[in-house]
Amino acid sequence: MKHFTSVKDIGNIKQALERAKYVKENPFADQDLGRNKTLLMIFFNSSLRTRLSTQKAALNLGMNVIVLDINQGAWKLETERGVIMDGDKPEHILEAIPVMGSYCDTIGVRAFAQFESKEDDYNEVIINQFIRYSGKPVFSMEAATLHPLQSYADLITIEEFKKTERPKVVLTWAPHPRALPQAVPNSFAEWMNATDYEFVITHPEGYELDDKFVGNAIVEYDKEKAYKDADFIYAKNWSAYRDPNYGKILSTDRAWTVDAQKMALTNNAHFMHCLPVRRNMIVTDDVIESAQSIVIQEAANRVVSAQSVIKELLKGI
Ligand code: AN0
Ligand code: CP
Repeated sequence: MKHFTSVKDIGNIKQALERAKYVKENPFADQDLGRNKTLLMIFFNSSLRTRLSTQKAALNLGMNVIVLDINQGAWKLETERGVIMDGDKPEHILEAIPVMGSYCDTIGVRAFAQFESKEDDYNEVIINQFIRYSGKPVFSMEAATLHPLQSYADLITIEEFKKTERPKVVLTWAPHPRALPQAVPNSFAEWMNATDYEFVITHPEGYELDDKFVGNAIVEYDKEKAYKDADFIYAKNWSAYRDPNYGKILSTDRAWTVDAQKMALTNNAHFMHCLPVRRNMIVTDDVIESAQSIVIQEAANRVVSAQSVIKELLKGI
C-alpha cells in the first residue's frame, strides 16, 4: 500500500478483514516491520480516539511515534500558493510538509473540511499536498471528505457482531448544535457499498450526501421505515452538502435523535457511533447505555484498523 485515504486503497475487502483479524489476534507479531521506523502524526484538529489508537497501533508494531498539533505550538501555516505572506502566518505548508517528511517514515494527517471552499474540501487539498510533497506514505486520520480508519474499524465491528450473513445496516442522520463535516458518513457509505450488506441511509430533506459516496445505497426519507428490521443503527450528524447550503445546519429536529422508541422498530439492532457523541442530541442515555450499544467495542477496533493499515504501509516502504 502506498497511501491510505479511501476504501480504494485497501484492495479486496475480505482480505482486509482477514488481515485485521490476524492483527487483532497477534498484536505484537510484526515488530520487525516497525523497528527503527518513525510515525509522525499531524493534527490540524482535535482528537481523542484517533490520537490514542493510532499511537497504540504504531507502538504494537515496534515503531517510534512523534505527534504534532499544528495549532498548539507550531507555526501557523499558510496553505495558499502565491500569497504575500505579510499576515499572521510565518510558515508555508510547501516548506513545512517536506521538512516533516524528512523526520519520519510514514505520516498520518488529520485535516477536517474547513467549510471555506467546497471545491478545496472536496479536492482534499491539504492531504493531497502531504502526498505530493512529503515523499513518504501518507494515511488519513480524517481528511476533508473521508475518515477511512473509522470506517475500516466500523466494518470490522459489524463483522464481529452480525448475526446474519447480509445484515441490514442503517446510517441515520441525527441532530447536533454545530456544523460537522460529511467525512464520517461519506466514508461509512463508501465502505458499506464495498460489502454485500443491505445498506440504507436516512436523513431529513436537504441533507443529501455526494452521490459519489452514496453509490448504490437506498436513501429513505421516512426514518421509521428505514429503522424497520435494521440489524445495525449507525448514527451520525453532518452538515448540508448541497449548494447553496454547503456546511450549514438546516435542522436540529430531535425527532431524529436515536431513542428506544425507534430502536424498538429494529431487529434488536446494535447501536453504533464513531464518537465523540452528544448524548440526548444524537442518542438518548438509555440507548447508548443499553446492551445493544457497541460504541466502546467500535472505538477499540480503531487500534486494529490503524495497525492493519500502518503494517501494509510499512511493507510498501
Ligand atoms: C468530527 C466529525 O464529525 O467529523 C470527528 C468525528 C470523528 N466530530 C466532531 O467534530 C464533533
Ligand atoms: N472517532 C474518532 O475519530 O474520534 P476522535 O475525533 O476522538 O479521534
